[in-house]
Amino acid sequence: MVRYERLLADRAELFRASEVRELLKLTEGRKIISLAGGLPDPHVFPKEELAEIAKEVILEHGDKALQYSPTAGVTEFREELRKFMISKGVKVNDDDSIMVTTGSQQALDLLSRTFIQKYDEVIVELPTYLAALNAFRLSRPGFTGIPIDENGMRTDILEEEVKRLIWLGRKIKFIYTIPVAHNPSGVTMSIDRKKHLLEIASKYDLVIVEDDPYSFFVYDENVDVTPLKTLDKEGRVIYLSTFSKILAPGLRIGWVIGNKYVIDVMERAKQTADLHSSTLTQYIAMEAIRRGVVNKTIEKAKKLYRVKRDAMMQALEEYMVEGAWWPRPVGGLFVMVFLPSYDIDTKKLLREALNAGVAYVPGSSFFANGTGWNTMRLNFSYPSPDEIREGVRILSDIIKKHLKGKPQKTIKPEHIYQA
Ligand code: PMP
Ligand code: G9A
Repeated sequence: MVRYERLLADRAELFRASEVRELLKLTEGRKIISLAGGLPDPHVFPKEELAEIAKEVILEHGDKALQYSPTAGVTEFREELRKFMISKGVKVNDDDSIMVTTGSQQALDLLSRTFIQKYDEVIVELPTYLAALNAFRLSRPGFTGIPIDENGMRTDILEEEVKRLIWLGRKIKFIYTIPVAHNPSGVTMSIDRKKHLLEIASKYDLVIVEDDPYSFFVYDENVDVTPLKTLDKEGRVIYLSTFSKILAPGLRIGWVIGNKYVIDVMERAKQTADLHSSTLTQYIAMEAIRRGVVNKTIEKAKKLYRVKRDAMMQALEEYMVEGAWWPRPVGGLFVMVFLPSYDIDTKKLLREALNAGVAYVPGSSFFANGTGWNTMRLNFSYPSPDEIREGVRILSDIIKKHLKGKPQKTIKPEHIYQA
């Protein structure tokens, strides 16, 4: 047997398995209520329309659609994306460029490789998207976590942390944020916080990475979802989004918009990864935008996910232990529950929950500072309303058993930050 471990590069030690991916493996083919992975409800996939489009694209445009294509993406598709973005209120500047990526996960990986080197500092929300942390981690930065509350990132704390990092002589490469319907916490940044964030970025000459898969799914009225990209007047925002939730994740199509200079460098980084994203699925996504299939899918998903969000809120109100805290998500696919005890470790509870037929994602992988073991992320887009109710009931019973009826104090992200 070859001992491959002696041949591995140091960086291979940093390849961390995503908790979400591991849970998908564990739950696949089992009768388990999954409140884990952020999977779209398959009822939302426009199967008939996509079948028709795929057939036409292959038969009528196959010479191009089945061929290699430019690294930055099929030119016509990039133009379609530009118009789509503008129709959604995302400002695309004259000196911006759009590059198609293999899911927005690839954009996160390219940002990591393009910007970060060892000992650089990356500022993230506390908590933040675990697969972004895993992608950035490969370049060995330090992370500074900024707690969130119901109004998104605590920008007052951000400014203090930025000052501290500058005083320490650290090089801040970017601030990574998911402003709308945050993954994992479900919160949305208020317009005042967005403005404050941009002010801080301007004052300290910092770049912001705005990851936006979810602003298409806001269920409540009067929520301001103006992107940072649109508010930004100085070209400081690099914007990412994806077709994963608005059409189908299996297509693996995302995109990144930013200053041409940056996108050019990222394009060269992409060449070594995959030459280009699938030409075929770019053609399919382009036709889906043109024929209104994407907008129709968004509307259908919004209706369905609103009902599921409400079912999740009701179930939590009814069953969850006293003292637990969860911010109400105005959109998106997730809610994060903060359990009222530091003695509880949701990673340890997971085995029991799986045996009882429910999966969730333990919260600690979303916390860059290794905390958050009293938190859990619950997805409500994939399970049915009945499964949501049943899943939350089962989970709550397990949690109650572990808390043994002791009175508990609410723990919020700001407490975790201070801990
Ligand atoms: N960023 C965030 C915040 C996400 O929640 C996800 C998963 N939907 C991604 C990036 C990556 O998604 P994808 O690669 O499927 O576009
Ligand atoms: O669960 C999420 O946050 C999105 C899905 C990711 C995955 O399938 O790995």
